[in-house]
Amino acid sequence: PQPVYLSDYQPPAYRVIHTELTFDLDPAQTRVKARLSFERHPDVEATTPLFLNGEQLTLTSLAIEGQPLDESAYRVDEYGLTIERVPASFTLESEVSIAPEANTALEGLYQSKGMYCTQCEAEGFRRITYYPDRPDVMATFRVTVIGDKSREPVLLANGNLIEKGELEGNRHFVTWEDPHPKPCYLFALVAGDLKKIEDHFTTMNGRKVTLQLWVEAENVSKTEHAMASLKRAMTWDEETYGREYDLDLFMIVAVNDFNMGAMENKGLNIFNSAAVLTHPDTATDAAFQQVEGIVAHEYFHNWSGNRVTCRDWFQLSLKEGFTVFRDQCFSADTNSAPVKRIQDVSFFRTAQFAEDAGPTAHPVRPDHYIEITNFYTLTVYEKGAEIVRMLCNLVGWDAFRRGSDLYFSRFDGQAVTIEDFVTCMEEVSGVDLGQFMRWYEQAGTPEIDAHGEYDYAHAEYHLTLRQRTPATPGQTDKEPLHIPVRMGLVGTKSGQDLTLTLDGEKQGKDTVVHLRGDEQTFVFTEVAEAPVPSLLRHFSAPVKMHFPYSREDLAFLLTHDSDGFNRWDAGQRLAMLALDDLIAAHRNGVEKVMDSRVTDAYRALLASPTDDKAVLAEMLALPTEAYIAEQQPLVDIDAIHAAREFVRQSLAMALRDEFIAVYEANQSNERYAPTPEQIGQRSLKNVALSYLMSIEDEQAIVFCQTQFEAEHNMTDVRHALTLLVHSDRDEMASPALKAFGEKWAHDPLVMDQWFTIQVTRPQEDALERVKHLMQHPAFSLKNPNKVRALIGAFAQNRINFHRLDGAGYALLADVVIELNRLNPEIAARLITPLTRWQRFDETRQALMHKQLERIKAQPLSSNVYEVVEKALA
Ligand code: DPP
Ligand code: ZN
Repeated sequence: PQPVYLSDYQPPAYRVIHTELTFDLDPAQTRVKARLSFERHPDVEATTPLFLNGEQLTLTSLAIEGQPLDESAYRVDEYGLTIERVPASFTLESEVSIAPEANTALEGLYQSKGMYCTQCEAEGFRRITYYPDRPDVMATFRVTVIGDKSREPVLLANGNLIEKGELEGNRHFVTWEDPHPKPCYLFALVAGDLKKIEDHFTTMNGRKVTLQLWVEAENVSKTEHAMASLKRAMTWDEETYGREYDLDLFMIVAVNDFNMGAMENKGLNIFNSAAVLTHPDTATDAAFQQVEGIVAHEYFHNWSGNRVTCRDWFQLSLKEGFTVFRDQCFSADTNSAPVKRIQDVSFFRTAQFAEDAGPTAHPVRPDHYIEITNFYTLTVYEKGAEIVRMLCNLVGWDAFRRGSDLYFSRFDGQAVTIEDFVTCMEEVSGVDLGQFMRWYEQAGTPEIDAHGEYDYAHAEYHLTLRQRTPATPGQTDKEPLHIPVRMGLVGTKSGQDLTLTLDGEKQGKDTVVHLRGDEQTFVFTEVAEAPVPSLLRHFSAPVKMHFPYSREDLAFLLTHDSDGFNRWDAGQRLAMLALDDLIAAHRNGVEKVMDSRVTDAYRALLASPTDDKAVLAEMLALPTEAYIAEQQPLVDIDAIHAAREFVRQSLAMALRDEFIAVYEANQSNERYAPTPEQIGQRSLKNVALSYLMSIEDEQAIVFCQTQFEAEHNMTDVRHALTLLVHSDRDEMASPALKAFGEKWAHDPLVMDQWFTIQVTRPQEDALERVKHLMQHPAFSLKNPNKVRALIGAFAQNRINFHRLDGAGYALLADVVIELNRLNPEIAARLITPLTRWQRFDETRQALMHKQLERIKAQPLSSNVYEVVEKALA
């Protein structure tokens, strides 16, 4: 497979102005008729051939201006159709046939539990019909869907329903029209036996919009939260960005088999059922919050993505980075803002940092790719969102909003680039963003080595920041970035933020210093007392900040920092210092001793009054094994696990009474609601329970049993079940697991959780359980959610996936090899943990390498090929 380069971009020679499609649905042989109005670009020579993408299509007829084309006039190969000579403007008619039932890749038109649905982003439309499948070709669409009246009573496509009727042979049709020009990746079609839940929304200018959620009959009771989230998102986008919905109808459909979380097709969003269905009995708090965020994300794409789209797929972060930033702000406004930031950053620093440090590291705007589906990454999405967040902070919210207005009005209906977006921000703010653009071009996580000195005699504090970005594949030399470091100085006597004076100018108690060079020293004057610096507040830039904090400094910040995010971070840093010692002790075979300063800090946390229980729960949670691993030069799987367990158990023993008190104080019989208050209360209670269960405290076991049996809500039930299954109390875990599995056998989303709980247990039998569960009737390799819940989850079970006999790696490779044939996109994603082989000890390196080689020896899809090839480079 050959890479595509950003530098090779050429505007389309022929554009489609209007697209008419007719689908005659059939599982084995769906006929797709296309009638496309083309126009040649005025600068393009008349001899330029017309190329249309098309894969896995059977062409049955082809005509231009009503004249069938002679076979010598065109060429078909595995990538598409070329017609040598075409007029400057013409109508092309084609008919192809496709087989939705055989489509296990879940790209293009496929069947999910008998229902038809589509996924066209990024390049799925070429599996539906011959078409210039690129985002810079935007056309209006008129789509007729013909289906069986009994099997497919519901026939949906983008836009507004304009006609429907009966046909012979128990068939019927519906015609849809989308007046907004769109690229074909936003095309969608759904057909099946679905039930609808309907609501309404009146926009800020009085447009009455019908909102519909389409689900299978058994899921009707799981739609309330998604509908409420949608309405909140619509209001938020009006109030925050001035963006109004632009059609009379907005539809969301839930499907079981889906590669991604959801898809923002114009007027007809298609969702993975896991990203839309919730019910207190079946979904956890985390799932409720995720659904809210994804519903909002896809809705926000209507402007940031659909009305203004990407010129080419290298610009993917233009829509994704901006839209993730928008959904993060929405969730922060709707829930606990500090917790949202803590959770996002915590995930980011674990998973995106790992990606940016591995062999698949790439810039937020990549400059080449083989398979674009491999670039729907944490870097493009989450680091892209961090860049937009920095932009927003650099120019200030008011200017950012004006820049966003300018962007949407200037480029409405167009396919544009990241420069177009940044230029709008520059124009409205006057801020020079030239150097800032490097954030889009340079891969790798920048690291800042900071050090500070307090000069008593002159009452000055000198802060020196030095930046470096490590080499990444294909990018050895890095230029300095423009890094905004938000910070404060906390007085060690007063425990208060000091008023800052920088270069003679008063800054307030919190300021942003701009690191632009390799190294800069910032001199703060009139610093009346020795301070501890609080750096990178709110995670103001996606970097690693190193500062030689002592444990006393960190304990001090943990209590006194005015920035909630940095208070949490101080706790994480403090725990990390203790963990580092314990990891070393484990490796050296020395007895482990708990650092009493950490215990004291946690005791103080538990004793301090708090109005945000969710924040406290986050503060009490130890860094995950994955995060700890990210901080180590070489990952020692066993030492990390042992050290972390030791800290957990030491804290549980030392603070047993406190944890029990917290648990009891946060019991509630309130009716379940996914409110920030209730969620905070449940998280706090459950964190306490986790600590207690780490020592298998008898009282805690009773709490767990009772909580499981009470069946108040899935958050509590799942947590209790997980703790039981992850403990050594099999005599209690087994019956609970069995009862749960039987009770929910009919519900695929709950069964996903049942799988995950079992394969993430730390006991040695986890791998055997995976193999066993792969034979379970509820499991299927063809369903991406099942693959993620069982195989993906097992690969996160660090001590078991990284077993020293290599059986975990071999299992993953077996699945990748099989999935490579069925669903290359999911197969390629699943390899990720193996690609990080260089981070481990020699034995594990060799074992992982061997599995990568084994995969590489197979006939591979371009998706899997690209990932494996990078991993072995
Ligand atoms: N559906 C995916 C998302 O919304 C890809 N656009 O991010
Ligand atoms: Zn998106």
